[in-house]
Amino acid sequence: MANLNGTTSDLRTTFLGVYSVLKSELLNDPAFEWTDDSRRWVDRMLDYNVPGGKLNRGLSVIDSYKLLKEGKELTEDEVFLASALGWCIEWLQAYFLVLDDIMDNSHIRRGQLCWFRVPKVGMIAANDSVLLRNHIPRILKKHFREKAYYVDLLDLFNEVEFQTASGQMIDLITTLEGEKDLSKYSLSLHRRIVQYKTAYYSFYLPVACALLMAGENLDNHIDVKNILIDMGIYFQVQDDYLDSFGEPEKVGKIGTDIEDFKCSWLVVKALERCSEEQKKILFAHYGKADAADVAKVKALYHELDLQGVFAEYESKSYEKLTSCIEAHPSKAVQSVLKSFLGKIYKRQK
Ligand code: DMA
Ligand code: MG
Ligand code: MG
Ligand code: MG
Repeated sequence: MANLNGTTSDLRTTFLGVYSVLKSELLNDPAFEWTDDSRRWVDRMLDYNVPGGKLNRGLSVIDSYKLLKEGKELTEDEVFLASALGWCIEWLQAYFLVLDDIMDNSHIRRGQLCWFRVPKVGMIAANDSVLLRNHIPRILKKHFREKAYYVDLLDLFNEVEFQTASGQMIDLITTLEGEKDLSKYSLSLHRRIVQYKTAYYSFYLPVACALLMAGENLDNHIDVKNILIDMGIYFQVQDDYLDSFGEPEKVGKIGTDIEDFKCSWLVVKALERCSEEQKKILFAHYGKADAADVAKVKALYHELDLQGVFAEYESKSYEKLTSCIEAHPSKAVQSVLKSFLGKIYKRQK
């Protein structure tokens, strides 16, 4: 593990090196009587689902910790620990995504088949996601048991998991067959869904991990948390936008929000802006699996210039977030938040 404080690409290499260490520890976990078959299964399942994303959340723990240390060189041990926490977030994400793709009936994730669609995987994916979830406390126990912040770390992961699952629950029950009613969709419902399903685990969690490692008490950083939640909401609006307007080759997935009758930012904006005639089209075609129905909805999105509406939302959000960040008293915290925002502004994937 050379050059632990090096450039971004070195950092990614170092980070991936830590993945190999954690994986091999899990594959040699003495709490289970491994066979070749079982070890091969978990090995393949982890490689398929954990490291293949953008790794933004995971890498952000290291970035944030560095910034909190105000540029001081990190020790090898610190880089390892921050990476391990970063991987715990990537594991949490993998656990949620395996289930999310089953529930959303998706086909492609990260440029490959969703795990449950891989031949011979099917619903074994459900148990795999339970395993992914169970790996997190095992990683934490092995590497953080002696730390003063161990209990806070466990509590943090538990709270954030609860928040995410609760967000997923609201996201899913709004789409229930027989209760499909577009008139209940509003910006405030959308905000509630995305705050819980995305913002806590994607934005608050990485920074909270770095703060705990730096010896901070999370109760003293509610203002940071609020900014990160707003950033997370902006991030999920981008996700909703890319579901219809993104290029699948870049995003690595094929949208299902229209078919799934999701309370997406796009449908909320369409409802806000449409005429009575257009509203009829939306009510008739939203939430249908047929490609012709989906095409009608997408044509309406174009007619309503949702691309323009989104571009405006995007620059307004950037301005608002930037001014909130600049109002924060700590320069170190400001740079953590700015670095986060810089990574997602105008993202295409
Ligand atoms: C996903 O929301 C949220 C979690 C917690 C995985 P989504 O279904 O919009 O995500 P994606 O577009 O990646 O399927
Ligand atoms: Mg999904
Ligand atoms: Mg979903
Ligand atoms: Mg989505």
